[in-house]
Amino acid sequence: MTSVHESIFSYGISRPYPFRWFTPVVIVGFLVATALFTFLNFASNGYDLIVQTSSDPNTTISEGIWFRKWPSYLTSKVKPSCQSTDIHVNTLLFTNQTALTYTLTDVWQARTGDGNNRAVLPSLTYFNNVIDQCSISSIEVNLEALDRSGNQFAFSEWGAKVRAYVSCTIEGAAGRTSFNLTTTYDYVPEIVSFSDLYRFLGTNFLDRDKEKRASLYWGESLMSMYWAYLTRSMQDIRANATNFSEPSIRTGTMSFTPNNSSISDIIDLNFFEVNYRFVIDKGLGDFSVIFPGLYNDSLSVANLNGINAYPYIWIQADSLAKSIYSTILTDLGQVSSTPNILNDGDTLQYFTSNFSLALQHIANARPGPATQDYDTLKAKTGPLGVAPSVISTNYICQIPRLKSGGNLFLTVLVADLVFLQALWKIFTLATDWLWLRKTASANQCQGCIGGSGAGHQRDLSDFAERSSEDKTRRFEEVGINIMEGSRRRVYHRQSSSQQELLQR
Ligand SMILES: *[C@@H]1O[C@H](CO)[C@@H](O)[C@H](O)[C@H]1NC(C)=O
Ligand SMILES: *[C@@H]1O[C@H](CO)[C@@H](O)[C@H](O)[C@H]1NC(C)=O
Ligand SMILES: *[C@@H]1O[C@H](CO)[C@@H](O)[C@H](O)[C@H]1NC(C)=O
Ligand SMILES: *[C@@H]1O[C@H](CO)[C@@H](O)[C@H](O)[C@H]1NC(C)=O
Ligand SMILES: *[C@@H]1O[C@H](CO)[C@@H](O)[C@H](O)[C@H]1NC(C)=O
Ligand SMILES: *[C@@H]1O[C@H](CO)[C@@H](O)[C@H](O)[C@H]1NC(C)=O
Ligand SMILES: *[C@@H]1O[C@H](CO)[C@@H](O)[C@H](O)[C@H]1NC(C)=O
Ligand SMILES: *[C@@H]1O[C@H](CO)[C@@H](O)[C@H](O)[C@H]1NC(C)=O
Ligand SMILES: CC(=O)N[C@H]1CO[C@H](CO)[C@@H](O)[C@@H]1O
Repeated sequence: MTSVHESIFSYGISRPYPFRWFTPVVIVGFLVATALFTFLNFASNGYDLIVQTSSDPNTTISEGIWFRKWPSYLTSKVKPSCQSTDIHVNTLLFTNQTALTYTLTDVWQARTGDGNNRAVLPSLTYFNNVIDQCSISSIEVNLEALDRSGNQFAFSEWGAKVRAYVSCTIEGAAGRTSFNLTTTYDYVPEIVSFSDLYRFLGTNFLDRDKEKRASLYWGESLMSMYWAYLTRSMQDIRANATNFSEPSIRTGTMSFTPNNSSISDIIDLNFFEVNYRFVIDKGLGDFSVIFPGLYNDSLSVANLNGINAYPYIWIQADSLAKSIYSTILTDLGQVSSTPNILNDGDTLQYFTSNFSLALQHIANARPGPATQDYDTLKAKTGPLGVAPSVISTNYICQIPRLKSGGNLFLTVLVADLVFLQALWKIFTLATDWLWLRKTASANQCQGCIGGSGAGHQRDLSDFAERSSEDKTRRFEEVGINIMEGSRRRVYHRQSSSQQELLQR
């Protein structure tokens, strides 16, 4: 007699599913599911995030990958993202038009409530926001002669340092933030190289493109031309004074602020209000000052020009201020600002029409890049216009990169297998449940219910052998533990009467 030892582990006895559709459904389902799972796993696991710097985070985020529009619970691990950057007060910056360089001087947010209506911030938190609502509060022209370096003197006896004060806003994540910028323009700065004498210097502008950024190309031409014209005029005025043995101007400053009554025509000589001081060096430490009060408090360029007030540089200085005003608005991308020389061909022609006259009144510093009027050159330069600007800076971004071949294969394979196994279990559980509910004998082995089929012999051979050996042996209970899932287990329990028979 064989001894019966029961292990705590058991094995399953399987029966083929009695459905004609089962095999094709499983094979087709397997293929479809494999394709679907591979697709999903590729999207959610196929990429690594790597750190990169980008100067255009909006494009970096939006270009990203083909499934970036998918719900984030699938793709959160592979979505490209960028951090905003902090631009601290006193930092130099420039825009993506790559023209002038600005210093950030003040950052604040409007605050309601307590008496102090602005909250000063240490830095501008910036995420490629378009610069908005810029206004130029004033433009100052500082004139100097003998106090400059010998190097600068060789280019031009007089120098002009132009400084503009600008306020702008951005619409950021934390709401509207305002900031002040200043920019300085000096065509012959202290760092100019002596080897560039009699050449176009191109100072203060980072880059120029007469095709793509024609407005700024003309802005630079206007600025350098009126800078050269103004400084040479100062030189002529002093030479004349010396001729007549009269004391001459040693230094001077002019401040241009937009006229209160917001004039929209930039050609108008009332466009700016002007205030100024000129110091006349009388020698032996004596000096006198020229200021507007000398002329019945008149502050407009039109008035000063009309009465031919000394020194006679008002038109050149006014044109220089207007050139800088327009160049800054163009550089900062102020699309909606109407008073702008560089936006309109006729206005630009008006301000460039004196270029040939100006070229007869320049010192050794050669202006440029354009030295002829707009109508003559417009076929060779691109279209005028103002485009929106952003501050140029670098952002730290995390962008997805496809894993290497072997790594990708393994990752997707493992994830696919997990999904396929889960799907198989769910499918067989459901099928078993439906089948068992419909058919009472479905959880009995085929031999027990007296049926015969092609697939059951192997499973039941041991059982059949035993029953032929001893016909008295009965199996009372055959249980199928369907909870075990894919492998059906049939528990054969010998009844107590069978036990008795064996013992006999
Ligand atoms: C600067 O950036 C803005 C916003 O992205 C864009 O519209 C504009 O064309 C850019 N300008 C240049 C010169 O690249
Ligand atoms: C910034 O500009 C505003 C408006 O022009 C001015 O009131 C403010 O004083 C400026 N801030 C600084 C620090 O210059
Ligand atoms: C870039 O994206 C930020 C945040 O979405 C937005 O505030 C900014 O205006 C965008 N910049 C451009 C140039 O579109
Ligand atoms: C100075 O005077 C001389 C002759 O007296 C004259 O030739 C010259 O053109 C004058 N220069 C100016 C700048 O007036
Ligand atoms: C030269 O100076 C004299 C004397 O101050 C003045 O009368 C004359 O208008 C000046 N000429 C020029 C061209 O500045
Ligand atoms: C400008 O206008 C304001 C009020 O609108 C006034 O207080 C100020 O005195 C004006 N300034 C000048 C220079 O006219
Ligand atoms: C401002 O412009 C008006 C003309 O619109 C002019 O009459 C006035 O004198 C100008 N004010 C100053 C201070 O220049
Ligand atoms: C151009 O020159 C003419 C004649 O000298 C003068 O009336 C006009 O104001 C000048 N225009 C500019 C923009 O300098
Ligand atoms: C209206 C008026 O008083 N105008 C005077 C302003 O000053 C100039 C020069 O000082 C005089 O010539 C004007 O008469």
